[in-house]
Amino acid sequence: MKLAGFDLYGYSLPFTRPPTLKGRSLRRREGLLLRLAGDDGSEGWGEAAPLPGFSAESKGEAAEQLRRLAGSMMGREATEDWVDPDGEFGRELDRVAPSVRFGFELAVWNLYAASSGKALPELVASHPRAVVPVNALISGSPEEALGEARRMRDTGYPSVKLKVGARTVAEDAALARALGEELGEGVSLRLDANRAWGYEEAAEFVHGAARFEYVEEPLADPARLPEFVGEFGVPVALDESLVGMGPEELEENSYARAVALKPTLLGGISRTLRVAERALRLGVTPVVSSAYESGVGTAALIALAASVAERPVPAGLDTYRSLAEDVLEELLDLPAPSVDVMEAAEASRTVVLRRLEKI
Ligand code: OSB
Ligand code: MG
Repeated sequence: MKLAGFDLYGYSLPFTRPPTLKGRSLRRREGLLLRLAGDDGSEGWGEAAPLPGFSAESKGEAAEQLRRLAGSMMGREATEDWVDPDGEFGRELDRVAPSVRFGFELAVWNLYAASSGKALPELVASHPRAVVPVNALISGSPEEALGEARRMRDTGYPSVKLKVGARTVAEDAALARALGEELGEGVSLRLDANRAWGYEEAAEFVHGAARFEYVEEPLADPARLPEFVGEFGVPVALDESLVGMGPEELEENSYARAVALKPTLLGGISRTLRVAERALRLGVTPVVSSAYESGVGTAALIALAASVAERPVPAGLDTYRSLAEDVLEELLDLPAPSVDVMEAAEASRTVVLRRLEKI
């Protein structure tokens, strides 16, 4: 099958709960969809949605790169190498921005899947999981967060994630303790400090908090993470630290309990799969996570989560909850404590053109 054509679209979706990212409230989620067409009539959608505050590239830059990249590929034969995480094709994508690489790779993988009569999850792994568990994101005042945690527990979520670092350390520690008690043994508590703390503050938090599954990026100075883990024996997860890190560098970071893998920020499917594989070999748990993608990107994250996990690890997919609309006719079956992998892959093909703006 040869690449025969492409179309580039923009979307702008309202939030139900506008998220605050790096201190700024995001009004709408804007991003790009790429539709690749094969000469056999197949099509594949991909999503490139740089996240303000987290992505270095703007939406305009991403659009320009995506158009140039897709244009340069027209007429070429899409071979199996294109969907091989360790293949040669990946080198041609090394210089594009992370969200662009994710968007283009996703369109290629979806196109290849369609052309070969498979669904994306079957292309990513020979035996993908049928169902992926999901962690719930909770926010608000301590009272609201506790109430939400209770509801999530009762709904059957296996894991709850809370942002820390915006309150005082003592307040965060007290809230983490209360949440741990509320959730009990059956529901894991994940915390995310987004590098808010100095070493002493993080130490104070650890002393005041009780049991949790892990805390993501506790330190403003990530170079001190190994020392921090060594001194306090706390489970930490890496997120921001992975951006720009080569898969081989993970070796020096195997003190981490987990890695939060966000393909939109990390740079695509192949890179995510390579980092995940390396992490598993080091005994570090890969946690596939979202960054407020639409249903097209979120379905891909579900496929990836279904493929990388050796055991059912809750994926960080709850950003989909905060979107009030989607680009899909058939919405993903989220929010939910777990999601059906093949159903999500099917739904992600139902893109509604009139919700998009051709660019
Ligand atoms: O810091 O983990 C983060 C989403 C966008 C940008 C940054 C982050 C997030 C998430 C994703 O929290 C959801 C999750 O990990 O459960
Ligand atoms: Mg994080």
